[in-house]
Order: sequence, then C-alpha cells, then structure tokens
Amino acid sequence: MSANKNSATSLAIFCKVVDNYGDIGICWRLARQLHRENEISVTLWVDDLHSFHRICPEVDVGAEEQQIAGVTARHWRDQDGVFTAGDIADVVIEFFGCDIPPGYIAAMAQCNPRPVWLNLEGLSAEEWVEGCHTLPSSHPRLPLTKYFFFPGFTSKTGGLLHEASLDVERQRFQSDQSAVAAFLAGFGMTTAEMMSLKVSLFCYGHAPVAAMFDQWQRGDSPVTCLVPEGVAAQAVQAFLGVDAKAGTVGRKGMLTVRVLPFVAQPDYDKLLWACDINFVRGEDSFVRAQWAGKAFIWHIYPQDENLHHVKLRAFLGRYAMHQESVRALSLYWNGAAAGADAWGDVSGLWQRFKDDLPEIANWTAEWQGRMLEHGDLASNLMKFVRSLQSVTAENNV
Ligand code: TRH
Repeated sequence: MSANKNSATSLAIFCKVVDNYGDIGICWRLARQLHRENEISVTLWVDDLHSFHRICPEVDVGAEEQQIAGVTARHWRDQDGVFTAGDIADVVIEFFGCDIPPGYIAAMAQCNPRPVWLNLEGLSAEEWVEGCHTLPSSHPRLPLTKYFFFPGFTSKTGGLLHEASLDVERQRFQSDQSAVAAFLAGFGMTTAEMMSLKVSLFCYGHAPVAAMFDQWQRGDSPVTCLVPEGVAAQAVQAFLGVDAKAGTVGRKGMLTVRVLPFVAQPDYDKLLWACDINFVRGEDSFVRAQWAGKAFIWHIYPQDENLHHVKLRAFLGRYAMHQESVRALSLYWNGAAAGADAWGDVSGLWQRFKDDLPEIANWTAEWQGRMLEHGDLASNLMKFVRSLQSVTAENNV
C-alpha cells in the first residue's frame, strides 16, 4: 500500500478477454493514459496475453510480468490466495464486471484506508446509463464499496476515452500528405488506390459485406476497401477467389479489396485517420472512428433478442439526429432497418451516404467538440477517484 493514502499513486486494472480485442484494447488504452497523464503507477492484469500481443506486439506472451510503455502488465492466471494488503493498489478497476480474485478482494478489505474500487462498464448511449453512473454497491460481507463507472456521451456519464495529445497527433498526420502516403504505401497501396475513395472495413461476420462489395463494384467511381486479415473472411474470400491472406489484393469493376495484416493499435488509429470512410465495430474502434474526424458506420456487437438494436438506435438518436443517410445506412448495416428495408437494396442508401460525405465531415468535427465538453473518460475517472478519497480522508480526521 502506498505511503500517500489521500491520493492515488497506484492503480490496478483487471481485464478478462471475453472475445476479440475490445476488452484488452480499451483496458490497454486506459492503462497507458492513466500512467502517462497522471503519473500513476499502473498495473494491468490480463488473462489472455495472446490477444494483448495482437494489438501490442511488444507483449511477451510468456512473461508473468513485464513493463510496456511505463505500465506493468501482469498475466492474470490463478494467483488467488497469494495477496496481502501490501499488494493492493490505491485504486482498483475491474473492467466489465470481470470478477477480480476473491483473495485480492479479501486483501482490499484489510487495507486502511480501503482502496477505491470501480467497475468500469461498457459504453452505451441509452438514457438509463446516466442514472447508474457512479452508483455504489456494498459488498455483501466485507467493508468494501464498489462504484459503477459508465463511459458515455453526456455530461452525466464518464465520457469517452481520449488522450490529451490525440487531436494534435491526428491533425499532424492528416495534414502531412507524404506521411499519409508513406503509411498507406506500407500496405502495398498504389497511387491509384490512394486517389480512390478509401474505406477501412472492420465488422462482425454477419454484416452484409457481399452486398456492399457488389454496390462498390458497380459504382461510378473507384473504391479501395482495406480489410484486416480475418475480418469478413467469407465475403472477402468470395470476392478475391483465393484465401484472404494479408497482402492479397483483388479488383473487380470499380472495387479494389486489399487485405491488410492486423496492425498494432497506434497503426490502426492511423488507418482510420488515413481513410475517407471507416466501418468499425464493438466499442474501441467505434470510439476511435469518432475521433478520426471521418465518416464512419458502426457495426454493433450482437446481443440476444436484438438488444443491440436498441443500443444502436440510442446512439443514432444522439449522433445522427439530422443525418438520415447515416442513420439509414447504419440500420441497414446492422440488419435493424424496418420491414422490407432490413436487408434490402443498398444502392440508394450508399449513394445518399456518399453524397452527404462533406456534410458528415462537418458534423463529425462538431460532434467531437460536443463530446470533449464532457471531459475525457480517464480524467473524469480520476476526478471521481479523488472525490471519493477526499471523503475518506475527511472521515478519518
Ligand atoms: O474486437 P472487438 O469486436 O471487441 C469487442 C469484444 O468483442 C468485446 O467482448 C465486446 O465487449 C466489445 O467489442 C464491445 O471490437 P473493438 O471494441 O473495436 O476492439 C478492437 C480493438 O482491436 C481496438 O482496440 C482496435 C484494435 N485493432 C488493432 O489494434 N489492430 C487492427 O488491425 C484492428 C483491426 C483492430
């Protein structure tokens, strides 16, 4: 336990990788930002180092403990029972209710003062989130309280992950045409492809990719679709006629499809910055697309009973209120459009969306400004932590 009990000097994040890359993607960004911008010693406990390695190639998948970008990364296995109060961080964050080890919780109860304990929840634009953000929940047996912390799109939520230097870095890259060209050339892109409408494609397997490819292929201007290896594999393979391995490229009509390797997280950001339109998914790429300043279409993570359609509509209600073309294409892409339009003809939807691109770009900049008025997630989280710590300190006087 740290000597300075009234301010957070050490913080632990527990991340269980449920599937894909969003869980570790979010926790890794948060860990780096908290360390870099708050001078906190951060430990990231991750149960799946292979997924971590894919977004951060520096990760040694065999290491129990390692330092990366100033963060201590620890392989979370079965360490329960080995913790004492001395091992416990001042602030403990469990991501998405991931059930941190009971032994760690027991040791938290031994600390004086107790650590601040937060459950960082998933992102949703639904209204109920505001009512649940920062709510306390008492442990049934131990003298501990856990607080729910919700990311979100309004000032009554925790906001969105956004590093202090992000906009400067993005604008520097986007205004340097030779840097953008060099970055895209690194994937083997030709000059003609760079001059075409560049679309990055990251979605789940059930997105109507084949129909979209068909539309782009028959369109009146060239489109280059950049798709990471393994994404929409069936549709990509059907288009290419060969295995969709990184480096493979195929052309039909107006469409070029180029398969990219899965890149490190900072390069994925650059890909979003370099493209004209980004198809993104899940949570983390969805948020990064909002900061890229380009038009984007979100493929939401599917849930039982189409609960995700409710979440999609809640987001579109905030983001695309005045943009029918964004709304209509998004609903189509997610199979959430009403009646016959559900999986209907994409041609009109795409054309309207494309025609609106300049307007969408303006709106995206305005949206960024609005979102940043709420402050960023890491800063809001630390403000909340400090408010809880000062109450504890006052009670101890
Ligand atoms: O991968 P995702 O679908 O992740 C998640 C998980 O499924 C999770 O369980 C669920 O809760 C959440 O979605 C909603 O999509 P996401 O969130 O966009 O995460 C992808 C991460 O991978 C993101 O940090 C960007 C990163 N990435 C790279 O680093 N390189 C790449 O080439 C690509 C395509 C992505």
